[in-house]
Amino acid sequence: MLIEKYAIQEHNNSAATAHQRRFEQLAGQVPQVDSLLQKLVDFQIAIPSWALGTGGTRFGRFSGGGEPRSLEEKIEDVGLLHTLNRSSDAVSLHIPWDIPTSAASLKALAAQFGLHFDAMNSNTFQDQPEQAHSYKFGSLQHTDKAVRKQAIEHNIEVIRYGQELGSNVLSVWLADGSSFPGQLNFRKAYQRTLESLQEIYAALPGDWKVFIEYKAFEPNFYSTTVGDWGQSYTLATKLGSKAYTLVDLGHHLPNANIEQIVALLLNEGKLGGFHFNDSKYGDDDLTTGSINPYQLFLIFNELVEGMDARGMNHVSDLGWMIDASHNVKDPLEDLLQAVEAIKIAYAQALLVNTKALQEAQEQNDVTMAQEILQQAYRTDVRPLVAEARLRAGGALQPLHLFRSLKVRDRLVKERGAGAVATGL
Ligand SMILES: [Mn+2]
Repeated sequence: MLIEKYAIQEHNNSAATAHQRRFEQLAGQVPQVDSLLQKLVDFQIAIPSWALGTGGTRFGRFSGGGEPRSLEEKIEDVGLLHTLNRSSDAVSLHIPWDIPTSAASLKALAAQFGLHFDAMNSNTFQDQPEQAHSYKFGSLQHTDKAVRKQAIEHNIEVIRYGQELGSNVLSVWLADGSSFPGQLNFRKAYQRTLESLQEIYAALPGDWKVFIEYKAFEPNFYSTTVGDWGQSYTLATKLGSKAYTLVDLGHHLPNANIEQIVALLLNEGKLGGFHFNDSKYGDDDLTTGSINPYQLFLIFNELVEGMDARGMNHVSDLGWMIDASHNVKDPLEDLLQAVEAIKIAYAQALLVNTKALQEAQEQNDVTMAQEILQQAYRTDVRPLVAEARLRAGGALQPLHLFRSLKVRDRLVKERGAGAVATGL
């Protein structure tokens, strides 16, 4: 289904007076408000194809119906989101779930919605039908060279699909590890993983990057071969200048200081991108900003400060993507909430008085440093985010419009109550 321009216009007209009042009140307090708004307009967050269906747990999955039945319908769903919020102009595909029958026609369809293809994701954490070798005991780390070769070839195949679609990033997340002490020689597993990654790296086109994602535990529960940022960083460093570390917010042990990790990776020129989500216990994959929005703000504070210090482009020098999956919300509503939360955190970070903060830090004025950060965090920036959306042609209140247009009901009618997307 399509959301017509006039529906957005009508919605914006009805919300305009209240918005204008809130925006003007805030705009007066924001220095260089137009430049900040432009940064918000430009900032885009990619949507993963697997978040468009209702996620599940290992216990069950409860589809809400109307989920995309094909890759084309996944593109249409991201198109819906982007029409509403003008902040999700890219889709991230997962192979083999999203193998295009025709890359050219898929690209054309995406272009109709103003979308392009972000990072391509390989999958060696599951066995596929008719696959010659099993990944039960790992893929790139496997003791058997034939399994490693199969996993390497799969990643190279993912690069080829990505090239056809105009992507320029391969994102590698490995489930490789061990579940019991003694199962694995850590040193050999790391070395085999490095050698496998080197073969994949050699197949990367010149203008491509590879992101190495780490995760502390799960599905293996004793060790993960790329378990933390240090392991990812050493691999990325050994691979070369096209290899970077990818930070998934849910892939840390409890209470990890993610903002510090981000600051260091950025300082070393090895931060590639993000997978946004939120968690309370582990890799909960909950809606970004739903559990710990202060942490999200602190991360963005490091990102903005670190990127500005290195003269980096906020929009294009790092990869921004959501990676969430849960089983109790409408996935499209969830994604609208996540994108909003990310933009709020970004806007708050842009509000931080960096000069004053650095002065306070130099003088060891701990109290004032905290005040400066929290002054930005406690500012309700939603009118700024809404104004940016308005200027970009989106809806003032995307979620409200999604509901009032009964988008999900219409999708269920179109696709059926039993339509279930591929995903986790
Ligand atoms: Mn991830």
